[in-house]
Amino acid sequence: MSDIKPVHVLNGPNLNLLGTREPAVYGRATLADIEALCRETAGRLGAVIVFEQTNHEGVLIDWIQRAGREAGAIVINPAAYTHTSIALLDALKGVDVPAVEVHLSQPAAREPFRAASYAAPAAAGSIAGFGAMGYALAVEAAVRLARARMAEREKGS
Ligand code: CA2
Repeated sequence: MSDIKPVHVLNGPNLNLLGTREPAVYGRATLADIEALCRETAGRLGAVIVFEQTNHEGVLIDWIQRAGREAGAIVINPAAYTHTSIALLDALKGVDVPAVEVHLSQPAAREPFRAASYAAPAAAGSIAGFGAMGYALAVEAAVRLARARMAEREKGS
């Protein structure tokens, strides 16, 4: 049995600031800590990750399209673009790769403008409110989805 393609873990604007401000909302883990947690989680499951962060909407869209060609599954925290970006929704709908939406905080319990997500309609599922641990849960879900997708394809061929 062949193994799955890498899980692409994509992070949106300002998440590079994690660990420096707003610890009550986002926790004390830095993005480097979260990357290490994702690598460790994937490694335990026999998978590998590509981990990226950008402050630019178009770059995030490019990376989603690249994941469509190169990834077995996507984990995405689009940060504020979650609530604003139709381009994000279109990009996720445009790739034939399962996506798991992740948020450190629970946006639905915060300001009303955070209640809506443009990622959710195109995601296999969403994990929110568990801090850094949510990324470990999301990577595990993504690996399982990628393996299930591969098993389906192998059965069909
Ligand atoms: O809870 C999440 O993961 C969010 O995606 C984080 C976004 C926010 O806009 C979403 O509603 C929910 C914000 C990320 C900004 O992170 C910062 C971290 C430290 C200091 C300043 C910003």
